[in-house]
Amino acid sequence: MKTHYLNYVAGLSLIFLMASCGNQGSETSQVLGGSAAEQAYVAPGEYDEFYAFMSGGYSGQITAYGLPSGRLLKEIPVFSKYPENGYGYSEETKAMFNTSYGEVPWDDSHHIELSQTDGEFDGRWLFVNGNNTPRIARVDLKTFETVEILEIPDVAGLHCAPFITENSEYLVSGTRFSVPIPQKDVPIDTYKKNFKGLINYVSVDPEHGHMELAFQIEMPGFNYDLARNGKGKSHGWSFLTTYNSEQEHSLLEVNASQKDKDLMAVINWKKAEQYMKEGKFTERETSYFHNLMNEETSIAESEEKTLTKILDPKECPDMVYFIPVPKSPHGCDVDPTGEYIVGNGKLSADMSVYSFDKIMKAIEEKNFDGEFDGIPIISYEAALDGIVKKPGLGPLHTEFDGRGNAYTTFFISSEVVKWDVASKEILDRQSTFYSPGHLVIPGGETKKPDGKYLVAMNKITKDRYLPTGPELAHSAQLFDISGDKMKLILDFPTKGEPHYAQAIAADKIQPNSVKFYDIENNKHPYATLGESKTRVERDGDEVHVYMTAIRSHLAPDNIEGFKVGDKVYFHLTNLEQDWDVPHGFAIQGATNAELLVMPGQTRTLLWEPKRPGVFAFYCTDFCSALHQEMSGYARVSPKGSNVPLKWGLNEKLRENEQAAHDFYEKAKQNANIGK
Ligand code: K7E
Ligand code: CUA
Repeated sequence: MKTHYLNYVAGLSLIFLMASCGNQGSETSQVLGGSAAEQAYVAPGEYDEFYAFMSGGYSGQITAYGLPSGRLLKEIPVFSKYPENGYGYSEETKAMFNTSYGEVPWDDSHHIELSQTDGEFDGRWLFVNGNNTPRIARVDLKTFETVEILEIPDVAGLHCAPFITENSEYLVSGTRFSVPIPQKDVPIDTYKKNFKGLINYVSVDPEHGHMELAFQIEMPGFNYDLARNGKGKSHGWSFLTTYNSEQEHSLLEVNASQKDKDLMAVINWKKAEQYMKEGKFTERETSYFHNLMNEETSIAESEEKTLTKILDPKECPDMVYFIPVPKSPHGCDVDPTGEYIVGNGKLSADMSVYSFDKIMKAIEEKNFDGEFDGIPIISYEAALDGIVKKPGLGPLHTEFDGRGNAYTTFFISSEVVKWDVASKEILDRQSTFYSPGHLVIPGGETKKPDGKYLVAMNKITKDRYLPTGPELAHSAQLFDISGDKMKLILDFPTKGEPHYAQAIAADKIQPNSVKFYDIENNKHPYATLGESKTRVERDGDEVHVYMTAIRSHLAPDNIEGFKVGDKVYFHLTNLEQDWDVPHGFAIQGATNAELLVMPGQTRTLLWEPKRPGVFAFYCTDFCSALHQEMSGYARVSPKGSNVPLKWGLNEKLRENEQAAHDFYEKAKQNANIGK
């Protein structure tokens, strides 16, 4: 392995040397010199032109970067709990993690899909898949917060997800691992008989973005890998690559690559809609969870669903087809015109490009090469538009620049290759460092790509950055693709394992970004809308603290009368109505996390005091010059003690209006020192 890698690096340097000999070093100096740095340079105080949203892979989260600078703007927690702001730990967000398996605090997120209107990104929502416990999440791009998570029933490994249609009608997904449906205890070697696949259509409410499982299509037991939906002329169709049409269940690396061709599923979802209307579905009992953030209360609510609607291709003619795709395909990408569909065989020397018109013609003329489980297989030759000959090794994913060019990543030969979609001619190739997975061009999967930059997301970083022990950050590489030749202009480390990303012009998001939550609209049942309403209430061994935060104090700040064994709920309302003034809350002995509460918002932390004593709590966000003073004490007495509940900020302030007024004026002055 090591020698192999060294040879490989040596090979790369050789290519570099040759390149610099061949053209007097102009290419290399362009790559390494000042002009590249200038192109990616965004001066202090200036904004980036694009937001790039990267999936986190095994981190389960999403990160937002600015392009071209590569600056990390935010990590958005989605499928994994996030003690940094209390997501998944606060009482309000816990329900986001509910599934039919109980609370699942982690997932593996691969594919980002931005919402679209008429085949273009509209900047409203962002969807991402959870691979391991099959789920799809929605992030609201006004707040950059996860507001909805929908579990998908009876599938395993929701890798092939959540691919969006051109008006965000549906999010299409397929099962990565076929399993017995419904689940049952059967020997694994009955795979061919008992294991099935499902392709799922989740509808998206056009006004609120709410997701609903509309229907599932029962499919042969293959591995469904990736998908894209048609656009323009091919709108109404979905294309999904599959592997393991051999239907093997062991040593897939060999056994699932026996056949020369696998199959791409082609689905007419408009037809499926029609069958749904005609009632041609069967209902099956199942269990899956739908978790939604209630916009009024800002509390996540869970609902268990118990029925799913299934369409069977055998009962629904003209809805599902297959097309042969060369050996072990991965990506499946549709060009901006909707005419060309690229199916990459990872183990094939060439890349096949299919024509939508030809597919339609083949269907019309019934130009089929047999069938699989009653699903017609369209003749490969009839559907094929052309072949990209020997483009590289291990093609994975393709995006488009809107000028008739396609860009494909090659995992094995570590490069991005630019080719002409119509003529299939190879136009340029540039090395990446190293093995790229997906690549992204802003809008590169839409009808209107913004073909200025390309980011390759590389799996293997090795020697690109200072070493950080055995685990290295994955790297992203930014190319300028505005000219004939791609030009590498920036390397930047990423978080988790970004599989895919989508990038969108900043002006589609920036004007709608929420600066704070309007406190007038705070309908949280435990909100405290003003300091005069702060209080502590006991109900058996449950204690509710109605607490507020404003620069620079928490109210109440001294509380007595807690007892060992109590369940104490700190409901903290941030009273600020100003941008960028979150307050935090942490208390010693809490076994969960902190809270980070946005202006106008209420968040709740459960604290279960374990021993008598006096415990400090404090604001965790350096919010003002007197942030260090923003703290208080909680006194805990032994179980059964009769220390009465007592709380205060400063007793005098509650009794004397003038004193209170003077205090707040003084506090405001102090807080603004240094701000
Ligand atoms: Cu190629 Cu999960 Cu889209 Cu990784 S996937 S690279
Ligand atoms: Cu509030 Cu520090």
